[in-house]
Amino acid sequence: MPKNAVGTADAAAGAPQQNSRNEEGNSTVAGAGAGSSHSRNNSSTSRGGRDVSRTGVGDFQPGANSAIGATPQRMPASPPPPLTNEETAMVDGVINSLLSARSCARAADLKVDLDASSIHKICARAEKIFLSEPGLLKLKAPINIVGDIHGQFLDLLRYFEIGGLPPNTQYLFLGDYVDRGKNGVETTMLLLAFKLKYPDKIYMLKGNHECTTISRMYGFWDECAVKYSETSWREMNAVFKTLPLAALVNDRIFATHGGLSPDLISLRDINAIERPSDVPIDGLLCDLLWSDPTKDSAVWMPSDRGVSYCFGERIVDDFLQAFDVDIIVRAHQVVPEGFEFFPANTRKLVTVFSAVNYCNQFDNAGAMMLVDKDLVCSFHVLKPETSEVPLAPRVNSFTRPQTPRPD
Ligand SMILES: [Mn+2]
Repeated sequence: MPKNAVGTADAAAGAPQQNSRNEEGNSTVAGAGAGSSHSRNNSSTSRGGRDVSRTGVGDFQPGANSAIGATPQRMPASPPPPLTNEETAMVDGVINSLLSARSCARAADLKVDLDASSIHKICARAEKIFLSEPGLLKLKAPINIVGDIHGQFLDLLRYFEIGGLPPNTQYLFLGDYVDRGKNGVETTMLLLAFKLKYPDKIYMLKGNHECTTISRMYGFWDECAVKYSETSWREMNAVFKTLPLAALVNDRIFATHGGLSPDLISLRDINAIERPSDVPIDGLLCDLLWSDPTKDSAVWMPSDRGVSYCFGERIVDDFLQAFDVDIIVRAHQVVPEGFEFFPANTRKLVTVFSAVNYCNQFDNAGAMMLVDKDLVCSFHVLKPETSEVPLAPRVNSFTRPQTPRPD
């Protein structure tokens, strides 16, 4: 498959309001505005529409984040020692057997036998690696950003086929690896195995489904109990409690699973969140994982999900200005094209959702966001399948899938 056509500054300047999609399913869009000095130094342009035609590295100054305050910081632990030869062989074996599932045409045919001992060892080490990372990752482009996979392991393999495997390509995953789909174990274990081998080439954030209360109810527990054991479910959930919560790419792109929080006063607040941690029912950690953008308010309003908030355009504008970033990248909501800007025709926030034909109930495409070294962003889109066995009646109106929060 041809590699994606990366967006250029010219293409972006010519059509700043439109995404152009070529036949390979790629869309190009203006970069995150690496050279957007206006957002850093001139507040007068940040409210009335962002100048997305300006891309490039011109006056980019990494680390120019004025919002860093004096919040007490949780100190990351030391990373574990290098893998032994025996551990490397075990991890390689897990990666190879999981990648060999690429030959499966359908998820129903997918069967990968991972032994309980490998799951145990990989989880134990992954916890140490994630606890050695800050809650707010500081990453450098180029990087590919992937949204919700929800156990649709064959979709994950397609993104790796398109984007290349670690360590050749760097990845950031935005969470929701499990529940809903059939292969949350395979999805989780492949990502963790890559994390053990290439900790600086693959990064994983926590989603709201990386939580025992949720994954007990929405499919992951059942999957583990049938294919493996409750012990494996517990071990993977122990890892989920250690996952970082947000990322900054080149200090210009803010990424998290759900969205913003009224409790996010300083970006250092994210580093102050204790890990390992459950997901609380409110507060900063809850909101990062659960909140959504909304057209129905300019500011904050309660969420239909029954947990956290929805936030409007003014909140997005205030965040981008206060924290001196160009765009928010988040996942958490199925969107028809696999990616969707908020508000439409702006470049302030983008939802990236990567599970194609989500739950076999949606006709949605899935997308992976590609950020090149100059922060020019594009999307590789996996179109929905249409030729397979007829599926259950689809939901064509893209009402938001609800994951009610159990109390
Ligand atoms: Mn979610």
